[in-house]
Amino acid sequence: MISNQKTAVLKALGRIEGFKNDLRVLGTELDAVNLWHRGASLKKQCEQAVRMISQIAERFERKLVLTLVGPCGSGKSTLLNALSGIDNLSQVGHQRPTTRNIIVFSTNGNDARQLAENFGSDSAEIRSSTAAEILKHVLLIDTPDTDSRAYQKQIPIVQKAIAQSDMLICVFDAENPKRRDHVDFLAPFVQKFDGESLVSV
Ligand SMILES: Nc1nc2c(ncn2[C@@H]2O[C@H](COP(=O)(O)OP(=O)(O)OP(=O)(O)O)[C@@H](O)[C@H]2O)c(=O)[nH]1
Ligand SMILES: [Mg+2]
Repeated sequence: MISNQKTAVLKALGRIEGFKNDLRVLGTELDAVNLWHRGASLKKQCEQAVRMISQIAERFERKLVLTLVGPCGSGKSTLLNALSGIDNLSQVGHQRPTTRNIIVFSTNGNDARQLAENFGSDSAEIRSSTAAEILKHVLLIDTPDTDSRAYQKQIPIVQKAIAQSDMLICVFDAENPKRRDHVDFLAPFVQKFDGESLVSV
């Protein structure tokens, strides 16, 4: 299964390189006809397409970033622990808010460090565990809430985490009468996610 997956990734990366090469050749051919008035804008489009395709290739080579978001005390950290199979990976508690920083979980610190650097050292913490099976392929991010008394400090870092995620899990407490408000509040932040990349719990 894993080796099939690796073969598929290698094939996809090979095709991506092929597309990039075709576009570069086209760009060089356009250089040769620089008196043609549409050539310059087509050349720019080729360069833009090469950049976009390179970004796709980078995504193949890194782990999936899976982020949990939601209101205070809805159970984000509890769910993260359940997904990873380790009880105390993220601190859970009655004190609200419990999670006050972005917390990046990974098998080894290096993957997490790269991601955490984007948040600045006072907003992100890194935790590693080789025991969590899911972390082999995924970087898990636990976020602070966006509705407790610390929300003004926390909303910008949650937004940053969302911007860097491939997939979001939005956690709501079904018994909380303000659940609808929380859903409406999060809606604009999560717009770029749909289908399988947005899960509501
Ligand atoms: N009944 C019930 N309680 C839960 C569930 N998930 C979490 N809890 C409890 O709810 C409380 C809050 O859980 P946390 O996982 O700390 O919630 P959180 O969303 O991470 O909270 P903050 O970090 O403060 O934003 C804890 O006491 C959990 O034991 C659940 O599915 N059902
Ligand atoms: Mg928490």
